[in-house]
Amino acid sequence: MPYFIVVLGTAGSGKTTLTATISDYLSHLGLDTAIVNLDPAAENLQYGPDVDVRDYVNAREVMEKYSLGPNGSLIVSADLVAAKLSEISEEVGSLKANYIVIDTPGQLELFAFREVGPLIIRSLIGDQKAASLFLIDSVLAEDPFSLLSSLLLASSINLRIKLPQINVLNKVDLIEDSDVERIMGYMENTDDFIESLCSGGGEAAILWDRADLEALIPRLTVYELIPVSATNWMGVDELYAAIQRVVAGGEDYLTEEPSPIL
Ligand SMILES: Nc1nc2c(ncn2[C@@H]2O[C@H](COP(=O)(O)OP(=O)(O)OP(=O)(O)O)[C@@H](O)[C@H]2O)c(=O)[nH]1
Ligand SMILES: [Mg+2]
Repeated sequence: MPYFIVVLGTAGSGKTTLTATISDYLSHLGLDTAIVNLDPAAENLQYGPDVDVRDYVNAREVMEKYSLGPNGSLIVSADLVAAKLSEISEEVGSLKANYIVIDTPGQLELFAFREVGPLIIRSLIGDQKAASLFLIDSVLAEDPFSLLSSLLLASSINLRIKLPQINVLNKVDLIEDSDVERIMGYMENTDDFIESLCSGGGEAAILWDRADLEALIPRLTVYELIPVSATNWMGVDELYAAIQRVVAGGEDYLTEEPSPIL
């Protein structure tokens, strides 16, 4: 049975790029990998999808046909995808692969926070093993308040998608190494994180005090955060190790007894 990797994140956080990178990485390891594109509005993909939701529903056509704006079209498209779910699930079920990577739509809030998004994911995965990756754009996590806000969103996505989740600090090539170290330091030493939030200024308008942060932040930092660059492959080894820990307790097709690929 394949393992699933579901790639989620805010618009432009690098989902499509990371989907291609993970797939190339796994293929280089000799693993059979398939990709599912769930974004009906995708224009250019850096990979050739094995299953493409655009074969069933095209958001641009939906926009024209029903005279909708871009977001209205995405909402209707997601519902149309749900209506085709048994055919799409059948196509995904027939894929012969060790790993199946699922790229999700750009507008996270129209996918994850509506009923159909989690429903689609659940139908495709069934009771097979899966990890979800929630991408945080490094540039949007540089200051402690932005990092906290991104971690809150990450937890919120976990509540919606309900899969074992790894948070990915993507695009680390765009920020200084010292900033990556500082962010990772906050994850390991939550006292430093809380201190920088309390001393950073601007907190007057926030209704949380230090005690609230002391209760909240240890909850948000239990998720792993892996620094990665989807464009230059930094951190992809560590990300793969984290995925292996989630889906196969640290072992997978590479470390298990050799078994023919289906
Ligand atoms: N420097 C850098 N750029 C990246 C990285 N990952 C993605 N990008 C760039 O970020 C932009 C958006 O990347 P996509 O992969 O399309 O992001 P997405 O989340 O799939 O975007 P939507 O599906 O439109 O929401 C592109 O210009 C990518 O080249 C990265 O690790 N480093
Ligand atoms: Mg995309």
